[in-house]
Amino acid sequence: MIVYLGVGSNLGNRKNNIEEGIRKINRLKNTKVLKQSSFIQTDPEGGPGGQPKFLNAALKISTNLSALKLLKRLKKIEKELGRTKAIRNGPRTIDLDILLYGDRMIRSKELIVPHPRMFDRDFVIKPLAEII
Ligand code: PH2
Ligand code: MG
Ligand code: MG
Repeated sequence: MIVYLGVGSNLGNRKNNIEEGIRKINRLKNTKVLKQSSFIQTDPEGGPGGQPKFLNAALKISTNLSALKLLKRLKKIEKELGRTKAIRNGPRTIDLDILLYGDRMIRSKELIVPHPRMFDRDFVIKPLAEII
């Protein structure tokens, strides 16, 4: 399956966080990062005021993992990279979002794909447009 991910970080060493995230995704079973967009710096949208700017990027990966398995693995990587507080749209060391999972439409309690807000967000669409 070809999957597109959105990546963002606005805490700590943002570039390192994203690069370490990419390495960890590459180590997932039957999963390879095929393409990586450039990193763009973006103003935070939503969430509490005064949070640092984001680095954002998009990834094209291939995987045999189901969408839900992949979601679980990505959450685990987020945790390993120090993501803690669950403030909605709040600052985070890393955010790994499934944007597109092949051409599937998924609407479950855990996951909605395509990502419901991707088309409103330049910080998602710009890097995605670079690699898709
Ligand atoms: N992620 C959010 C909310 N706001 N703003 C920017 N610039 N970049 C993000 O990755 C981002 C955001 C929720 O995940
Ligand atoms: Mg997100
Ligand atoms: Mg997320």
